[in-house]
Amino acid sequence: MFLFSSLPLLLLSVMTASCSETCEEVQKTCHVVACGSPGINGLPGTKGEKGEPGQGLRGLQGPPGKLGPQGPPGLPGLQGVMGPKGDPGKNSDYDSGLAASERQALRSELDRIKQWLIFSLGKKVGKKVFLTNGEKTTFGRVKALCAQYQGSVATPMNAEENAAIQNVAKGETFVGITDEATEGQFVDLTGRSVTFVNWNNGEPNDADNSEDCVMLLKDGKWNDISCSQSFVAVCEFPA
Ligand SMILES: [Ca+2]
Ligand SMILES: [Ca+2]
Repeated sequence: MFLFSSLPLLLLSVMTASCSETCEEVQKTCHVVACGSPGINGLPGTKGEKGEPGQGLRGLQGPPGKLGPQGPPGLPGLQGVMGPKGDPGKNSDYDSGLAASERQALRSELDRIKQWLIFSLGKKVGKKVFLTNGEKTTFGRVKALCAQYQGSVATPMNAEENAAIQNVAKGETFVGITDEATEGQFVDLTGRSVTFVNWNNGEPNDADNSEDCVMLLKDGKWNDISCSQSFVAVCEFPA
């Protein structure tokens, strides 16, 4: 009974022991020698992703580019803080008696020269001095000439000034009066209407519709005349 029931187990043990030795030999042999025929090469794989930038040497820096156009001016800056109070100034009049006396001498010398100038060349009436350089020129040039010397075109405000201009000019001369702005309305060069007039008979007549300046005739009477004509330049200066 015992032998009958144990026989299958005994057979299984014998088969297992026999098979394990044989299979190990087969496995050992297959690790060293190829057991099958070589396979066929596989298909190429898909392209990989782009790699990171390389770490090669960088090129040399190029020369600076052209200067760009000038930009718009900037906004004005903030007002600076007030500086410290300065030292008291020095009055040259009090620095020395010599400087003050020199200043007085210079002032006196200038006054004498002015008197000689008026005596020889001009006329002084009230607070005006009339002078001429004898040049005969157009009204526009007379204006520019007088302005160049910080004066203005001689403009008679009364009979005495009219006579002084006549005397200085020693001929026909322009006066600083026009009706260029409004025909028939004569004003001085500051735009004020004239209150003193000395028109010759029949004047102003605006002959040929082209007479907008005023000239002093040799006898001191006035005539309206073209500004492009040329007469003696007489200027007036503060006395
Ligand atoms: Ca006129
Ligand atoms: Ca006229």
